[in-house]
Formats: sequence, structure tokens, C-alpha cells
Amino acid sequence: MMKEFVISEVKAETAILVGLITKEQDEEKTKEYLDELEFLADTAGAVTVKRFTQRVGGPSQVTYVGSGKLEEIRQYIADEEDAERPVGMVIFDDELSAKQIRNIEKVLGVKILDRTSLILDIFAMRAQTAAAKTQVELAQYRYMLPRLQRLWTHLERQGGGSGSGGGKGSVGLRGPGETQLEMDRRIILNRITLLKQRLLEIDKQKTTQRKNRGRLIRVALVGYTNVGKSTIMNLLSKSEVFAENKLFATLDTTVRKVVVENLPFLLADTVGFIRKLPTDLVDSFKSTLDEVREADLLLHVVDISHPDFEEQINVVENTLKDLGCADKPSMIVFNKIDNYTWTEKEEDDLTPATKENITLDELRRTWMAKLHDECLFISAKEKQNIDEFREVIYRKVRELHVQKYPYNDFLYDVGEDE
Ligand SMILES: Nc1nc2c(ncn2[C@@H]2O[C@H](COP(=O)(O)OP(=O)(O)OP(=O)(O)O)[C@@H](O)[C@H]2O)c(=O)[nH]1
Ligand SMILES: [Mg+2]
Repeated sequence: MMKEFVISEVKAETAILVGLITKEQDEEKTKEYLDELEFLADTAGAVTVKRFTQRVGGPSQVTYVGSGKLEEIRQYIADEEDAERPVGMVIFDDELSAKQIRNIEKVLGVKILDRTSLILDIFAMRAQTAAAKTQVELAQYRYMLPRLQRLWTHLERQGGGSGSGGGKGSVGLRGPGETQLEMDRRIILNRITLLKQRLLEIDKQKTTQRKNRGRLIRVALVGYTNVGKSTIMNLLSKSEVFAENKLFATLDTTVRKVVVENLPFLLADTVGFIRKLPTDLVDSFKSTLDEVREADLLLHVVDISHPDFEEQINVVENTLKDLGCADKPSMIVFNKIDNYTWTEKEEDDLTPATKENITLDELRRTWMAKLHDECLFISAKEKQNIDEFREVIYRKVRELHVQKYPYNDFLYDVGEDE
């Protein structure tokens, strides 16, 4: 029964991407968003063949894009129908309502996804542990619930209300006067309750586990997806956490005991953040994010080679704020300096410094002034500046350790990696 509710399965299919250019989101921003959406689609196994954008005041409540643009997309899909790889799906860059999905589907006749359902797909693909699987399933049902209508309106029409056949629901479950839609809503609500209970139990276990970890400072790696958190984790802990050039390689939190010089502490690798991530989804990952919430120090990892790293910093900071972690001690670690390029300026060149021509040194000074604190520039992959990185972590963790456990002499508490 539940199988029927699977939102979508993206398998080596071709996709069209659709985004809007608005007052808040100019052409360049939209391009960056669609680049990211394409990366998400690629991670899910779909090949992007075409992009459509439209300049509008805001999304249409009825069909997201205007009817002219929708017709243009329909025409494109029709033209490609006999191509080697016809268009399998259209992915919209913003979350769509039930009504929008229904209307668009009617016109285009292919699978319709939005940014959220695509991210959910990837999460479902990536989830390994019971905790992650439960969290993803919960997030999927939460996404589905307000959109159920579109799945079942046709059945309702056929079945005409109270259990007069036609629907796919199992007989016996259906109460008097209950429509297919109401019944399915009830099934999903029950499922949500069950998943929440399961998560509570998992939470309890995890809390106990965390309590048993002893008096060690807890450091969490946080940051936008694909910035190199897991690579840093592997580097510092000599462990083998899965890292790859795909989005959301990490869904489950991994915690390792790390020793720098003679100082042991716990290091957690966490799920990456992304733009336009619905709060509901963040909420579903609460137990994963407890590791962040309970950390003594956050290492905010930034991919300095990404053209959009400044917005990524903002997204991460806002997500941390949502999690109530805004005031935690934290440090920014700029990673991937090996990949950072800028155009060298001539001595007498008066071109103002922009993102494209500012050197690493200038960047360091700018950010240090902005953060009133030291920030680090490393390459986890090429192992550049790692000694400095370890030194700064050592100093920071030691300081926190002495504050938090004044009578606990960590110097004698050196253990092996867990
Ligand atoms: N050039 C370069 N690439 C790096 C560096 N550090 C990591 N990478 C690459 O960046 C990609 C993502 O690295 P991960 O460590 O998986 O990133 P993550 O932040 O854990 O990503 P998610 O778990 O997906 O959120 C991989 O292909 C890494 O090899 C670096 O210093 N320089
Ligand atoms: Mg990772």
C-alpha cells in the first residue's frame, strides 16, 4: 500500500529545469540556483537537457510560470518525444503547491518535481542507518500530506465518496462516509505518528550514547553541502568517512575521537546544508543535528573555490540560527584553497577589488576584519596549511576544555581513535 506513495524515482532520466528571474533573484542568481539544481539532478542520476527561465514579478499561483512559458515547455517536450532520450521530468527550482503540480502535470504530461522532492529523493537514496531512513521517510510523508489531493482526486471522482468501490484502499479500513483521500490522509498521519515515536526512541538511545562519551570537548564540522567536511574529518581522524563530489554524500552523523598533540576531543561530521531547504526537512533531521546543537565548538567549513561561497555562508549561518546555535563558539575554515583562482592585478591597476581579482592574502585580511577573529585557509585534499589548522584547533579546544572541565586533566586521558 505504502509503495504507491513514493514521490518519484529518478533513474538516469533526462530532465528540464525551470527557474524564475525576479526582483529578489536576478539573472545571475537564477543561473547559480539552476547550476545547483542541475548538480542535485545529477546526484540523483538525471541528465539535464534544457533550462527554461522566465522574468516575472513572482511565481504564478496557478502554474508557477506563466501560461505562455508553460506552452513553450510543452512544445519542447513534444518536439523531443521521438528523440533518443525524450524528456522524463521537469524540475522546478522552488517548492510547488499541490495545485501548481496538478495544473502543470495536466499540461506537460511528464513527471513534475520540485527542489524539495528532488532533495528528498537524494536523501532517500543516501540514507544508511535506521535513524537516517526514519528521518527521511518522515520528511517524505510531511511533504506528501498537503499534496495528497493530486494523487487521489481522480479516484475520488471515480469512487464518489464513501467506499463505493473504485478506490485502491483496502476494504475494512475505510470508515463510513470516508473518502479515499481522507483514508489515505489518515494512513499517512498514523505513519507519521509511528515514525515520530521511532525517532524519539532512537533519540533516547543516542542521548544515552552521548552521555557515555565522557568529559571531552565536542567539535562539529558544519557547512554547505560538498565543501569538504568529510574530507577534513578523514584527515583529522584518519578514518574513512565516505566523501565524494556529489551533494549530500553525508546524511548520518559520524563521531570520532581525535587526538591533536596530547589533547583528545570528539569530532562530528554532519549533513550539509543547502539553499531553499524547507524547515520541515531540517526539523526531520533533528536527531542528526543534535550533534550540532550540543557541540562546544563549530567548525564552519566553506568552499572558497565556489563562486557563490558568500551566500553559502549566509545560508549556513541562518540554518544555525534556526537550530538555536548562533551564539556557539565557532570558527570559519576556508577549504579548497588549491582550487581558488584569481586574476593577478598589475601594480598600477586601479580596478576595484572584486571576488574575481582579490588574492588569498587580501581575502584573509578582509575576513579576519569582518569576523574580528582568526580564520583559516586550508586545502584538505592537498594537505595545505594543515599544521596551522591543527594548531588553531588545539588552542581552541584546550581553552574550551579548561573552561568546561577545570579539574579534568586531559593530558593523561589520551586514547586511541574510537
Ligand atoms: N580541490 C579540492 N577539493 C576538495 C578539497 N576538500 C574536499 N574536496 C573535494 O570536494 C568534494 C566533496 O568533499 P566531501 O568531503 O564529501 O564534502 P562534504 O562537505 O562532506 O559533502 P556532503 O557530505 O555531501 O555535504 C570531494 O570530491 C572532495 O574530494 C580541497 O581541499 N580541495
Ligand atoms: Mg560529507
